Amino acid sequence: MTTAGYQNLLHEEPEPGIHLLTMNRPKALNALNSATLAELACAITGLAADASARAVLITGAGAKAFVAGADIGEMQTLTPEAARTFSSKATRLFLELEALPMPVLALVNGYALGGGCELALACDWIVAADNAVFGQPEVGLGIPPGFGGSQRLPRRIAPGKALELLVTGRQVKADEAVAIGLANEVVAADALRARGIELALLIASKGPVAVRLVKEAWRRGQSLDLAQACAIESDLFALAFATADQSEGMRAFLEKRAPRFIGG
Ligand code: DAK
Repeated sequence: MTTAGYQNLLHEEPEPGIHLLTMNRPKALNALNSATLAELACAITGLAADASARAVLITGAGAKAFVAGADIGEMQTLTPEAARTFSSKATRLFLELEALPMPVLALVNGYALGGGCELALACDWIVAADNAVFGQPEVGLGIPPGFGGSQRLPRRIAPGKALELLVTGRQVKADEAVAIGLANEVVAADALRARGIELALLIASKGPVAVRLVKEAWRRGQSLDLAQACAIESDLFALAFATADQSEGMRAFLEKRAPRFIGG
């Protein structure tokens, strides 16, 4: 079911609570221009306010690319001031994407270069199609990454490996992406959407509040030392005990039946 119509973005809900966003400029390999970023911002704002949303999947239209980067044609003539505005808008958008309360998975079909790799890195984890190619080629264009790549890549994979990829612009195929911890798994390209939906349904079968609390603890804890991070986990753990889902989940276990979660 298509739930919203944009020019450069498709927003579908293939299963209740499962949202699939498809970057949709296949003729330009889904390169991110300002119009596309504005539509993505709109979709993310909507998802942030949607209590029924259980998981978000992001992919690219066509067989060749997830997103081949920021739109080079549009970027070419930016003044330094306009480049800062462009970069800070996208930076805010990617932070909002990361802050979505439900898990967000990137389904990377083909090229994820520059801003495309950065978009995938702003998702919670990456499922790669066997034709996926990741890279930060910006240095070859005479610029550093502008959408958080120099910060998120070393937080996702080993920092030295990240710097290697950032300063050489070397591209990494799906199997290497898994080996270095950039992607979680590789699947056949024609199975990517189904695998994404399968993972999203698995998430959706769990306690919705618990899933959100886990993501919040995981996300907030990453920038803290272990003691502070565990204190956040304790607070969030306690919150779960104010929900009907906690009673239901434990009662269902003891009664040897499947839980019926209500999301509260
Ligand atoms: N932007 C605009 N158009 C693109 C594009 C891109 N990033 N990537 C591909 N296209 C277009 C091509 O121009 C071509 O258009 P037509 O000629 O058909 O009109 C069409 O998509 C098909 O591409 P190719 O003909 O090149 O297809 P190939 O299979 O031969 O090659 C490729 C595929 C992905 C290897 C190649 O297209 C390629 O190298 N693309 C560029 C990849 C790249 O360098 N991406 C990184 C872009 S830089 C910042 C903010 C953000 C960023 C930086 C700074 N601040 C505000 C400071 C982010 C930067 C980037 O993402």
